[in-house]
Amino acid sequence: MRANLHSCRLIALSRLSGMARVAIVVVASAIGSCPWWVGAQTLQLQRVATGLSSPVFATHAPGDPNRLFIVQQGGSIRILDLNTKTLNAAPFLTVSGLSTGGERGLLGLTFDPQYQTNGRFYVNYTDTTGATRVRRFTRQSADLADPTSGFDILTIAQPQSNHNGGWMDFGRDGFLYVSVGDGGGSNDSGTGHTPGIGNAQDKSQLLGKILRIDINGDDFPGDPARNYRIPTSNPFVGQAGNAGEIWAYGLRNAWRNSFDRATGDLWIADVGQGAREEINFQYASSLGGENYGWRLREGTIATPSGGVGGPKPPGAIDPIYEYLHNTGPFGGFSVTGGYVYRGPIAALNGHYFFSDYITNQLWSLQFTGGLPATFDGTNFSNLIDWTPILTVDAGLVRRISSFGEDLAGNLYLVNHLDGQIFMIVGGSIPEPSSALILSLLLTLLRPPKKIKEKREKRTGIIIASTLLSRGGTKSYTDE
Ligand SMILES: [Ca+2]
Ligand SMILES: [Ca+2]
Repeated sequence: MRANLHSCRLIALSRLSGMARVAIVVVASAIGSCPWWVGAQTLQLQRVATGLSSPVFATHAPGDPNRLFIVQQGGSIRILDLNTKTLNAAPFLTVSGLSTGGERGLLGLTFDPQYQTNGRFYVNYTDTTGATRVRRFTRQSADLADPTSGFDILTIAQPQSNHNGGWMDFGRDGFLYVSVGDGGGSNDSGTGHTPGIGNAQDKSQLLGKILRIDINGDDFPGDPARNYRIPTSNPFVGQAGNAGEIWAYGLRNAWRNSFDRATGDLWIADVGQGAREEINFQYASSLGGENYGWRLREGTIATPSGGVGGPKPPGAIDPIYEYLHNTGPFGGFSVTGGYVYRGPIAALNGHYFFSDYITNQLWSLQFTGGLPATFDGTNFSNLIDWTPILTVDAGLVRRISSFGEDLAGNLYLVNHLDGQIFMIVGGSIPEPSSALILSLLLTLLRPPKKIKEKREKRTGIIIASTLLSRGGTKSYTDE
């Protein structure tokens, strides 16, 4: 019955002009006879944690259904008890020797695939020199790590304070994937950026890349700062002048990425410069070596700023989805990559959720397949703007710095500004046509977004830095 009513109204609406459609929805909603757009077709969020300090990530440990580990930018890892929805008073670990603020701080966390037996986990942070550091720690108990167990894996100098990447996770191959930003500044140029081509296109060094390393061993016994092996199957191993650690390159600041737990595919969300945000897709069967284009390419176009843009390099891979810098329902200024939903809500299965940190939009889409060489920014379907149709029991879904998964596949949203975590607890996917109409209607009904957010991006304050700099210094130069 509801479905029939729904269809009827969609057809009726489609025959009317824009303002007439809005009027019908407003009137129908007011009299309560037409609840289709707030009924089954929505996304229900529940606030499950408050009182955190600048959270930037959340994840779970292998085999542990009871805990969500939340990364605070200032250096602490907090534990949320998923049964009681309470935060442990004592942090799991507080990393020392880091610099924080702006885009620096404790940025990434992942657990060893053998965590249940070896108790090891890995953090990614900016140290007091501003360098990216990957460091291993070991569990003392389920709720407490041993702060004296720190062991350096990898250190990478960073020329500017922004674009530190920070995401890490283990692939199905057992290797550790590490996202490293291009070094910072703007347009991958200037001090500390390879003249002529920038860092991301320079395969001799590690900035602007996704690395793949083997943490079970040490290929550099004489170097206490490098304690890992380089998988012999990495794409550039043994090539003169190329760094063996590189798995993929041509990335600006792939801040939040994820492996699809059902397929092993890798989703890479690369934060853009001044024009476009992008979602890249890598099949689990990839042999590595992908060039995602930066700094020559921003999304599917030549980078329009800084005089660094150029033709698509041979073999480079375009994103499967991109969006423009604006405040419309499908626009934004700083992408926060998420996950393909694989949790208990069957209707959401297979939909990739992501957000924009600046405009606070929440979206999902599905990948439509095809060979990477054919990707052109349109390789998606069922793009949904959840922003106007989500419901939340408390708090504001904004400034999403990251998503996170628990062991069961439930999806969480990390609110950086307010220090809160939201869990997706219900929802269904609207029919594509109704999703689009809903978005258009509700966008018209919403007050326009404040232009202030746009200016923030222009001053270059992106992702994690935006919150910390709001109302404060605007001295960033990443424009
Ligand atoms: Ca070593
Ligand atoms: Ca790209």
